[in-house]
This record gives sequence, structure tokens and C-alpha cells, in this order.
Amino acid sequence: MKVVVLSGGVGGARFCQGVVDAVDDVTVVGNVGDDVEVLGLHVSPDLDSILYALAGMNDEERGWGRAGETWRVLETAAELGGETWFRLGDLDLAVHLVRTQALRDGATLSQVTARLARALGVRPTILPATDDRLRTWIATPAGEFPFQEWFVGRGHRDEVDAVRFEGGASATPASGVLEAMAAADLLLLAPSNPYVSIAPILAVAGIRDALMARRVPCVAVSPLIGGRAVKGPADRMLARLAGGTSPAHVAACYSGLIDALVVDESDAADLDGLDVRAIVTRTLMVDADARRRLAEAALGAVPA
Ligand code: FO1
Repeated sequence: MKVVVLSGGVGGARFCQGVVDAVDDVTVVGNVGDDVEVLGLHVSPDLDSILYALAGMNDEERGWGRAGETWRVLETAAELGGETWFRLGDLDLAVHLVRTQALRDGATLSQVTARLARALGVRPTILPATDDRLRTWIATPAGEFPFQEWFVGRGHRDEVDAVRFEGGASATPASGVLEAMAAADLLLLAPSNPYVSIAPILAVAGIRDALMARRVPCVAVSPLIGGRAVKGPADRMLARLAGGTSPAHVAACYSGLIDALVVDESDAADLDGLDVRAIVTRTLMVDADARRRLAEAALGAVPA
């Protein structure tokens, strides 16, 4: 079976591990709206979360970055008065250095990502949603901020009034994205924040159009458990921007784009207004078995 997963954030990356454990042919399309320039380096946090998770190198506890990380460069940069609000570990820095140099030499983000995946021994295809510049901006009562300034710099403390994707209107899908979607037997939206992880991918019109025109099932996995986010601001954003945190509110973020929503058992009593099929299972990805079981529940949407 060929599967394409649209993924952002740490939950998305963990889900991708489960999908890759369950099926052979997986293409992951990653969010790039979170990308940020730090200390002169191009950082692609969501692509890196996917790379590290699929390489088995991710820090399970922290969620982002690499296991066994050290911080000597960051500490030294701090002593020199360099910017340290966005923490780049010593091992992680190597990826940003290699990526930044390749981009400056004229490579596309998808070419660099493929090169990094090969070097890290990652077999599934990982594609950025677009090779064009696309950046997420968050409008709050305190002003509008680039995504990472709001998320990391301000600890996502501000309520969100709106989300905007700079460059979204003109961005085209990265090479290989539409081909993978056209060849897929199943399209999956990972249990990622709908507003800041999946929406930037869908802001690329070619990707949204391909989802609208799909001839195979598309299944989203809700990032909420009992109406609450496992981590991060998804529940607060849904409450404020969609008017609630039920499965119907999550599905409304993907109106016309999905055929089923995977929801946690703790939300099974709250399916009022849900206009797509519910697949009820345990969605907390505590370990590799749980990740694989969740992926298999979503894969069950394809008739055998
Ligand atoms: N998240 C934080 O909360 N604080 C950080 O300092 C931080 C640094 C960082 C460096 C590289 C990287 O790949 C991810 C990093 N993240 C950090 C996570 C990142 O901000 C978020 O997980 C995603 O952008 C949300 O999807």
C-alpha cells in the first residue's frame, strides 16, 4: 500500500514512525511554515523532527531535536552575546550548517532534505510541502509574530486571533509531492495542530486542490485527547478559532478534505455534528506499539 502523510510538529513525526512501521511505501510531506533563520542558519524544525524520528535519533522526552544532545556551541554563543532564544544543540547544528550551505549553493529544500535523509539512513521519502518560501505568522492581541517568535520566544502564551501564511498564495508543491499524492492508496493528516502544522501545508493551493480531487480516502487523526492537546496550543486555538474542541470542531478544520477522523476513546461520546466517519481508538502514542496501532487504525480506512 502506498501512503502519503501530511505532517507537522512533534506529534506528527511520532505518528509517521508508526505509519512507517506499518507500511512499506510512505511519503511524508512536511510543514515548512515553522522554518526560521537562527544565527544565520536555515532551520526547518518540522522536517527535522520527521528526519530524526524516522532515523530513530529524536529526543523522546524533549520532543524536538536529537537524543544525546549537548549545548556547548549555544553556551559559547551566549557568552558572546549571540541569539539563544531558539536553542540549537551541537548535533542539531550540523544539520542546519549542511542545509544552509546547500541552499546557498543553489540546492532546493527538497534536494537538501533528500540528501540529509540518505545520510541519516532514512528510507521513506520526506518532502517539504514547498520549495518556495512560506512562513507562518500568528496574529494575537499583542501583535503579529513570526511563528517561532510566538511559539518559542513567547511560549505561545498569547491567544491567537488569526494565522497567516506569507508566501502561501504563490507557493507551488515541491517536486514529487503531487506525484506521490496521485499514486497513493491512502492520504493521512497526522495528529498535528490543524492551524499551524497542517494548514500551512494546505495553504499550498496545488496540495489542497489535490486533496479536494482525491479518488482515495483521506483520514485525519485528531491531535486532541478528551478535548485537550497532549502538548502545545491546539486545544486553545480550536476553542477560540473554531468555537470548541470536539471531534466535529477538529473535522471542520478539514472540511471537504477528509473522509474519516480518528478520535480517541475519551472523545467517543462527543461525536455530535461530526460529518465524517469516526474511527475510535486509543490515540496516545506512548511507545512504538501504540504509534503502530494508531497508524493501523487509520490504515483500516482502505478496503482490503
Ligand atoms: N522548541 C522549543 O520550545 N524551544 C526551542 O528552543 C526549540 C528549538 C528547536 C531547535 C530545532 C528544532 O528542530 C526544533 C526546535 N524547537 C524548539 C521545536 C519547534 O519550535 C517546534 O516543535 C515546532 O516548530 C512546532 O512544530
